Amino acid sequence: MHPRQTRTAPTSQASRLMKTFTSLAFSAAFIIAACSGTGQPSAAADVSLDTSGAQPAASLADAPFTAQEIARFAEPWAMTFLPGGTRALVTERAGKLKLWRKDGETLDVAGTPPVAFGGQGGLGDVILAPDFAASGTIYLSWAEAGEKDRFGAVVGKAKLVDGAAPRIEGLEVIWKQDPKVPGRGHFSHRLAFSPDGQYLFITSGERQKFDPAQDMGMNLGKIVRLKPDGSVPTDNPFINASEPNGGGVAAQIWSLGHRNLLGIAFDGTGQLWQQEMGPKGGDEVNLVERGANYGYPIVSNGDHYDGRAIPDHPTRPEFSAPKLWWNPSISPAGLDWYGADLYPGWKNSLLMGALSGEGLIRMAIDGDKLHKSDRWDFGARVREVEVNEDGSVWLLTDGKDGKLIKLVPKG
Ligand SMILES: [Ca+2]
Ligand SMILES: [Ca+2]
Repeated sequence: MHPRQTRTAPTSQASRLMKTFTSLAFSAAFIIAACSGTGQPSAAADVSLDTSGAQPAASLADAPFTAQEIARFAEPWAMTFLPGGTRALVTERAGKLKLWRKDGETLDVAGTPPVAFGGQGGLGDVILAPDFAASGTIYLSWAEAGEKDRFGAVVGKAKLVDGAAPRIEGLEVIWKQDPKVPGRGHFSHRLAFSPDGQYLFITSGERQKFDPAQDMGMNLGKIVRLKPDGSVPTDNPFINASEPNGGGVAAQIWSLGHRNLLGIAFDGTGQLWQQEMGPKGGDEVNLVERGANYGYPIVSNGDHYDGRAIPDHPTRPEFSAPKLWWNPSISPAGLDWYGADLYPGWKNSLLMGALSGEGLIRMAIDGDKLHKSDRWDFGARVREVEVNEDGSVWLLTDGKDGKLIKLVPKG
């Protein structure tokens, strides 16, 4: 057990859950009791899921694009285009930051930090600061080794110095997962700025430790909201140290009850969306709301990979339910909002890669709802989705021979 004080998980109506759960130990006992394998439904478990999680894949032959290979990278994880759209920064998980150029060879960017490469860890996300054009500032995330074989994600900012031998300088770590824990899974560490450029959102996975997602003494299994310099905004939901779940590391937290969040993106109306790799049959896309609790590991539409059941979302309506979920699992990776016109009917959609699902998923946005609009079979694990300035969609496929792919509109 982690030695710090374990505090009760709030929902968006914090007091309601406070009354429901008086301690994390109680919630753990609830899970065990609910999963004792008797097949007896719990008192609240007679509410069934209202839709199937399945989404069959269609052939690329039916897609409104052709997939054009542009370049190859070694275990690419994330990318972002530079202004103008003819160059892009690409992270490789072993620790290299690459500068891809449409009109030249790909360059190494010097000055990157040492990363803990192994398991799911390594160099992670890369995004541009909202003032990149003036400041050259970029943000990176990576897995860092700590003492006693413990690991945690960190986020840093640095200045990209352009030129024939590009480098980053002045790297400053502005955030860390707290605490570092053993194991090399579920770092998450995806990054997004709010459309007004005022707030940096960081996804922080629960490190395959389950209960931290409900523990307000840790920033694991949460979405964190910071100012661009890493300081905590005074209007965060759990800022108040005089409240039971406020202050300390909780002041960083925007939402909780998450598992492994591998994509986060704002849409054209400023709504924040997030996807997370759930347990077996429980991959989710959520609309992220201030202070909301998304329920993991207390509820999920999936079940643990070791076979233990997890009560489904409808049994516990006080937790925010996913807008969409997938069973069988598709293993989501990357998320971007599409607001252009290059592909018919795609305007105002979310685009998401799939690892085990080996493809690209499009979800049309309908107010605060989503539709499973398209799923195309790429026959390859898709790790990252990025929309370029001209409205073209680009993908990174996973693995040692990962490909940068441009979706060229048909006709
Ligand atoms: Ca990206
Ligand atoms: Ca379940």
